[in-house]
Amino acid sequence: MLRNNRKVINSLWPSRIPNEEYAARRANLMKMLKKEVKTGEKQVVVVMKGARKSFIAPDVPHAFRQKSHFRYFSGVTTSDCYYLLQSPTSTDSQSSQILFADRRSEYEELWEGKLPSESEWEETAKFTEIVPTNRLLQTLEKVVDKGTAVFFDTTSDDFLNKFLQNKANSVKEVNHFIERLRVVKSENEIDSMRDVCNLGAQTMASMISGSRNLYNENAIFGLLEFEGRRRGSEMQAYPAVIAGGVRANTIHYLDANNDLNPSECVLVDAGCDLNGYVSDVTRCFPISGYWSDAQLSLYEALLYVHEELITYAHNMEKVRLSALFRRMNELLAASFSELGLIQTKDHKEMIHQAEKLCPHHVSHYLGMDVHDCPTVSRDIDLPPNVAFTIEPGVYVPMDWPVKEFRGIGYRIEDDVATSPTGGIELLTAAVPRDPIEIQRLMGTAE
Ligand SMILES: [Mn+2]
Repeated sequence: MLRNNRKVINSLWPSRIPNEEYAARRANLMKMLKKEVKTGEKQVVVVMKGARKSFIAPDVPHAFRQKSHFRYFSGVTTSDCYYLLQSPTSTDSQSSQILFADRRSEYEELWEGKLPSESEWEETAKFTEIVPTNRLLQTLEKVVDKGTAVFFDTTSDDFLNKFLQNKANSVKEVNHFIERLRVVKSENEIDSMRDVCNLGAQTMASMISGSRNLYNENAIFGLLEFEGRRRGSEMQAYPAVIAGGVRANTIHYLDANNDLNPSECVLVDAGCDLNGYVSDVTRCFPISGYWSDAQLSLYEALLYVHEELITYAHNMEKVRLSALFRRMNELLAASFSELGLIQTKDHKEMIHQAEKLCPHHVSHYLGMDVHDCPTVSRDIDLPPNVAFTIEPGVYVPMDWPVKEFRGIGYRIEDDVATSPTGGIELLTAAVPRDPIEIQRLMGTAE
């Protein structure tokens, strides 16, 4: 039976973000930054630098992705742009919001095609002005003075950072203010997360269903890319981890070029990128479609922890990732003790061994970037509409005292969001994690 028929599927997922939202986000940022102004500072200026096009070799560009901070406030996905936000200097003046972007020459258009028109840029983000990038410094000269509090990603451009420091009263790091806004999603952003996580989950499920007896990690990568892109994914959200057998114990194994032994399980950690938002899913499956006893019992022990964590997060009065992390270590210790993977009776030592078997956190925030908003603490009560992962793992070293499970590495990762009605919403429900369901996808179970 042809399991993976090439039927036409819906690959249209339009952006959920209405144009007004970009201007509203900038207004929110400005409101937040005005509270940071000190006496003597008469105005706030934010300078943002977008991602630059970069090259592998002369005339060979890397795949381009706009910086998420830049896109969040502008919707602009063109490379090599800047923008400037200036708070109103008096009660009757407007706040100016200038996009610095270059048009393409006729010759460049011949090779690279057209950029959005200026009216499209204006329409998307309600900029008050669009000017060529070679007027950036001259504009900053006029706008920034000793009465100005400048906010800037100080690591994004040394030259610009020094220039601003000379002109302004102070240059403050802007990233953590932006991340405080970005970590809590609007309803439209939650819809964007639902889209991309559904897309990512569908992609993972189809990849699993077509992977039985593939002979190389790279072949799985191709199938993953195919299943994602034909559904509308724009690119991989991050370099996928596709690790057969013991290679799964290298948490950031990115080679994806080794042969697969028919007795091995494969760990695949991959995400889709859609309209500027990303998913992040991990599943493990036996490449033959059949689990060995040791593979299955360890998988079930980890799955138990995963299910318990989802229930625990759903029932928490206020979700807090640090509490979820502590809970994961308790559950791993209990579950692996029952399995016989951890053999001590001492509770403290059990937790210590659980931490050895799973050396990473249970979660990170998720959104426009895979490790979204890294400056936001994981030790805070989360409001509604925060997206994050739940990803317990187990990586049994080759010298672990219990022989049976040596060299097996698993992680089970789903994406969720805190819900305004309480609890969490599972965003990646379209890919099963039950071992029999996985076999059903692969055509090796009834
Ligand atoms: Mn993750």
